[in-house]
Amino acid sequence: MKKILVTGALGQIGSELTMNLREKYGNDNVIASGLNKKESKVIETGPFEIVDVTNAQQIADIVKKHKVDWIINLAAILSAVGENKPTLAWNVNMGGLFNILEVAREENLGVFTPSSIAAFGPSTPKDETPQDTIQRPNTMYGVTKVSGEILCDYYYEKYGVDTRGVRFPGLISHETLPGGGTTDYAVHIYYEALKNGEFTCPLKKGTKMDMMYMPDAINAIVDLLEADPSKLKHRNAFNVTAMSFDPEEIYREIKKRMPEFKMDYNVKPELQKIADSWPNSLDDTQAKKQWDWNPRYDLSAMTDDMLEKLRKKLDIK
Ligand code: NAD
Ligand code: AKB
Repeated sequence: MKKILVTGALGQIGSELTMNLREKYGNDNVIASGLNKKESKVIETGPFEIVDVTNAQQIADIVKKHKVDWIINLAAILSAVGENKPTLAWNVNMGGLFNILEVAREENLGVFTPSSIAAFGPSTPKDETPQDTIQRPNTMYGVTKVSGEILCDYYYEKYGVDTRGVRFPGLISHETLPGGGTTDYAVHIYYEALKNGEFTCPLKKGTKMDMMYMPDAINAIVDLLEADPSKLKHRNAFNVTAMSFDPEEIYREIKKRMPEFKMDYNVKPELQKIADSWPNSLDDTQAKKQWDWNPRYDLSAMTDDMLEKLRKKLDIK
């Protein structure tokens, strides 16, 4: 039985992953943590601790207190916020990861840390981006993501720490709003369609990026945690994807179900620059081969589910 500490557990992924892991491993075996407490199912249903990942002692104390054997590190500053606050992004994303890996080395823990499509840059092949290719990102978030992948490989090779991770695309979900990324528009569009019947898109027509619905992202984490380590050649940075679309394609998908829905554009140059530096679509063959990665939701199935769930949440008929 695993005893798992989740950092950044009140964020977009953590708020759903923690609940899923508690169902699987038992409430008391999944210790959620975050910078501060706020109203959340995560806090109501099991242990919660204040952990700032830039504080190594705090991580070590909580690991010992709960006899943790895995850390899922979700504490991070995402791409758009990171471009405005690069020092904070470096300190949290790299300083925090380094602290976690050091505790893992000393206490013999496994560590799961998500990377991102942001680990690629403008010189990476854009279509069907291979698993192993050029990675020269030009955002601070991307720099921390590619450095984090390499640091996790290093801790595995040098110290035998069981490090694992995937390169997530933009994640779309209805439980918790995204934390300040470039792909956030693909969540906000659903809320705005239902609340106001119109959406102003901050990215240009034709800006294709990989995306994934949250249930598939949760399955990716759980499946890779459970995967047979002897079959993992890449360990820390598996390309995973479920769909690739541009703003017009998601708009048309919503419009099929809500014919009155309207979208216009007010392109934010700083966001567009980030989006333009990322792949159009990833090749996730290695994840499929090495641990049977198999997403269930395409754009159409996700749109049906998002609209249904958000209608209930927002109490809109
Ligand atoms: P999020 O912004 O929703 O949540 C991150 C959480 O970390 C927040 O609750 C924030 O309060 C917390 N945090 C910030 N600084 C901290 C610190 N010093 N100590 C402890 N906690 C701190 O992010 P998310 O979307 O849940 O992302 C989780 C991970 O997945 C990140 O590594 C991110 O890069 C990666 N990822 C996310 C996406 C996505 O679309 N959501 C895509 C690719 C990769
Ligand atoms: C972001 O846009 O910053 C994230 C990501 C793809 O890493 N959603």
